[in-house]
Amino acid sequence: MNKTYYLTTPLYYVNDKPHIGHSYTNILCDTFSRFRRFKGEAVYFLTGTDEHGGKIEKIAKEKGQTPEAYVETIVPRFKDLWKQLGIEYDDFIRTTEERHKRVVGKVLIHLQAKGDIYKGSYKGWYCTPCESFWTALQLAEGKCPDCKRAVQKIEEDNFFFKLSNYQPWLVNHIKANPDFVHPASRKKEILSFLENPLEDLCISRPKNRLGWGIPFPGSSDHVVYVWFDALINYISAAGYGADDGKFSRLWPADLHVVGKDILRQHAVYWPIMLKSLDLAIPRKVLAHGWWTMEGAKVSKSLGNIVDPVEVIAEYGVDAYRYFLLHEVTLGFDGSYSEEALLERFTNDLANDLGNLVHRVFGMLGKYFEEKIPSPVEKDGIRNSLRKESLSVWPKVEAAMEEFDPRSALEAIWAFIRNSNKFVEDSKPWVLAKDPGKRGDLAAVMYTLFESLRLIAVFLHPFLPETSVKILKELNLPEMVSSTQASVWGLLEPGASVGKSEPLFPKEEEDPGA
Ligand code: ME8
Repeated sequence: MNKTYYLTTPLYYVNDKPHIGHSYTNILCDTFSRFRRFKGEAVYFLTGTDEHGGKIEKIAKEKGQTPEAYVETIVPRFKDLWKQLGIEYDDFIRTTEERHKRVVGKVLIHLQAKGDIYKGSYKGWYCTPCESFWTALQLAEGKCPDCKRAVQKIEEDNFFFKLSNYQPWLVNHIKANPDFVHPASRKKEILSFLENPLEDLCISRPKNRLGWGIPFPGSSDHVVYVWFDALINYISAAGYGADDGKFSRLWPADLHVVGKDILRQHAVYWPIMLKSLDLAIPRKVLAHGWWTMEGAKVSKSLGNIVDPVEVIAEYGVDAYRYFLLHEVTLGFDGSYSEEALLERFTNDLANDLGNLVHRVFGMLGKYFEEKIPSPVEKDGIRNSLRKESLSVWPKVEAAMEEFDPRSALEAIWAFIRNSNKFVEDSKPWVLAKDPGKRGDLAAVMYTLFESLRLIAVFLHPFLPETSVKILKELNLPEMVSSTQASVWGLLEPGASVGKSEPLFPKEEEDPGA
């Protein structure tokens, strides 16, 4: 049976509506997923929501609601945003679903039977926003070392998972599989974290302190720690223990995309949980950087959020996708500002791409009555652009192999800019004045239209809405595959094209300004 490429986003906490950070991870995964489908691969793309734990219990209480009722108000916000952003996932898992809770119980029973879980007493410090325990030594000036917020002192009986049993195995696994953690700088970080002995992971919470969680098998006093619960989603959604055929098609996951804030959970706890479960380890964990605003991480708890819905309303979905995919090299932090987005919108989208399409369509209307002319074979006129067009897709593929959508877009934009240059250099408006140059004009216009077709195809995984708009204007089917990205000459001479509307309309200038 063929393996399906299985990729996942984190499951987002539903303590608040989604922001730019969440949308970035989902846009990345959507682009990776579209890219592979485009090449004809079977893909399964999972996203979802993480609904248990202290954070959600706390906010629900503040709102005067039960956690069950509160989460129902937030989950649709995530689903609506994914719809608006064109995120084509195959499954959306919620950790409150039965299919997930059943698997969490099953996993714990398996690990208990293996002797990897024991009961112990915990004395130390606790950070509720991070749901993490800290020893006094780990605190940073008395605060949580991760989020720098206040911690509480606690002492309680809990269940622990013997991470330490598997530490040597994990170090070997990471060293033997250099592609497991991406980028390499993050792999180094994990290996250096693993140079110190791993403390066993506290995987329960006493119900009298925190009641909103999955019941801990065998204890009526505890619920499962939210991180232990949430990580298991990747196998519960894949059909573990419920649908063996699906599970064997999907598992191991090919790619977990996460922010750098939760790499340790995915590259240390999760592989150890799977090892203890006798399951295969995911092929890759890819950690991206943070979106910041004026130097601080954009975060729900800090409240400095950028609302994707507002940005999309102002600039459109594809401008937002383009900005996020292009602004940073994956793995690095990116600074969000509306000015930066506006600059990309104006220069790259409206000027480079929008104007090219509009102008080329306009000329066809004027010179060839909106019909694709026959490409008269004339070397020299069209060879430069034609030759370049065939080198674009290999560059895009090479960049995407490296999980580098920014470089992929750069390669496409280099071609868009050269197409603009081709218009300037070949001067169709001069050729149009000379009846003797009709053949040259036809060659130029055919070349430009083939370039537009290719641009629409190249953009398909990145800016799906724009890709479809251009294809429709060309009267071509919306469904495209990557085979069409590496051939020249698919446009039929004589075919009519439609009208072109501005792709990235600039706001009307305010006459009073
Ligand atoms: O951590 N920049 O959920 P979460 C970039 N429920 N990405 C960001 C970001 C930012 N400023 N802020 C958030 C959790 N993200 C757990 C995960 S998985 C089994 C459980 C993105 O709602 C990024 O992907 O805090 C980060 O890892 C994730 O949202 C954290 O989302």
